[in-house]
Amino acid sequence: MFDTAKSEQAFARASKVIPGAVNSPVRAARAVGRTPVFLESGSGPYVWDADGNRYIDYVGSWGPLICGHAHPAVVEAVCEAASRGTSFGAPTEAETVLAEEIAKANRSVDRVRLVNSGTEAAMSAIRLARGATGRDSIIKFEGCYHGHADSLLVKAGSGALTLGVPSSSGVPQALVEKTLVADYNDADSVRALFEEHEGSIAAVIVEPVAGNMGVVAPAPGFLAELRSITREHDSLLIFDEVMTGFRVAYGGASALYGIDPDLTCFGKVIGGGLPLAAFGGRADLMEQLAPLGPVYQAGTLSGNPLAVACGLATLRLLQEPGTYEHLCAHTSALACGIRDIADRFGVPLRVNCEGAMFSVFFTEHEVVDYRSACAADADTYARYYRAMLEAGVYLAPSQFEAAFVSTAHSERDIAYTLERIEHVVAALQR
Ligand code: KE4
Repeated sequence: MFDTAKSEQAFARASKVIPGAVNSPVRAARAVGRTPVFLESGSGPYVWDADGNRYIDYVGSWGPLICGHAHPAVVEAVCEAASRGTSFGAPTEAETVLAEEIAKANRSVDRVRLVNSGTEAAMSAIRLARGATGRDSIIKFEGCYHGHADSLLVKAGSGALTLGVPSSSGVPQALVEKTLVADYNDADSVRALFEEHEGSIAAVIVEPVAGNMGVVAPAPGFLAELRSITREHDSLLIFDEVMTGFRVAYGGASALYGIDPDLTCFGKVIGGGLPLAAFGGRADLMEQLAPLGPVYQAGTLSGNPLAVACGLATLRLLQEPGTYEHLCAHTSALACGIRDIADRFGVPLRVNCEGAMFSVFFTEHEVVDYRSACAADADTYARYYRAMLEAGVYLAPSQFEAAFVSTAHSERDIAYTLERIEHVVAALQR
């Protein structure tokens, strides 16, 4: 019997002091019809909950743990940094080394500013785009999520979509009006907005591979069209690679698809599990940031030595030869295995995968945009989630998220996962 009594007690206690018992809404697992398990430890591809249940983890803290939990090299780097102090509020050479590494991996990035979260990275990139162009409006895509800054909580994905609040209350209408929304994989919807708002659009921000409506790849040519439309209208192209950066390839979606944005947001993997994110891009843009230029952006703990040490250790592990071939091989083995199971049991199911991230949608249609993602059967996803959890596989508690494979997942873990999925999918049929 799958016992989560201690998690349920922890949930009841937390609910008395933390809204929804969680510090980020999507963790609440409300969309999949159960209370969340409280986790206590992780090692490699595994996590253990408060009741001692072990799970194969495909959430990986929503992407950062690409090298698995408590990797010895990462733990050693963080402990060594901590032994020299946790924060100085002054420049350190390690920050320069990390910034150099990010710039080297991303050919469109000349300068980098380190921040503490993907939200900060996207919010700051938008402010920089507005300051650099003197324009106020931005274009985002329905179902894409760029963190919870006011301007970006408009028809957003991830937890906002999961909980049915894609456009949050509390965001002033005056701001909402400056956020124009296009349809993902529909370049004509972007052209139409530029025609209607000619001269007032500072930037287009896009997840170059969407991960917050579930995984949805860019249609052939879509990113290239965004690049030419923004150039044509003297607007900026911002790639939000918080999820895809160092995840779909070492050089992110930019390298994978050969498109150079003007600005890029990073997060998750570059912090290796500690709070660290970044934004970067063309020198002429980035040097408009304070203290050099008029666009202000700041942070007490930005470039924190422990987070930088964690991120650097993670990136160094990812530079080992064959890493991405291994990650992609395991991810596609899962995707192909799941498709095969669905075919054998006649279950309408689609698997979208890109690099080391994938999503399962219970639908008979290809999932190529927000509309088709929303048409998938989220109730069946919830049943699948609950059954997989009981089978010892920890997935994202939402249809509108991605699952992540790490370098720590072994062939045995992949085989066990597929075996459990076969058992669960067969039961879904009954
Ligand atoms: P954070 O502020 O949560 O560090 O990053 C915001 C963000 C920005 N851009 C993209 C493409 C993102 O995926 C995210 C955050 N991703 C979600 C999961 N889809 C974080 C999980 C959560 O909200 O708890």
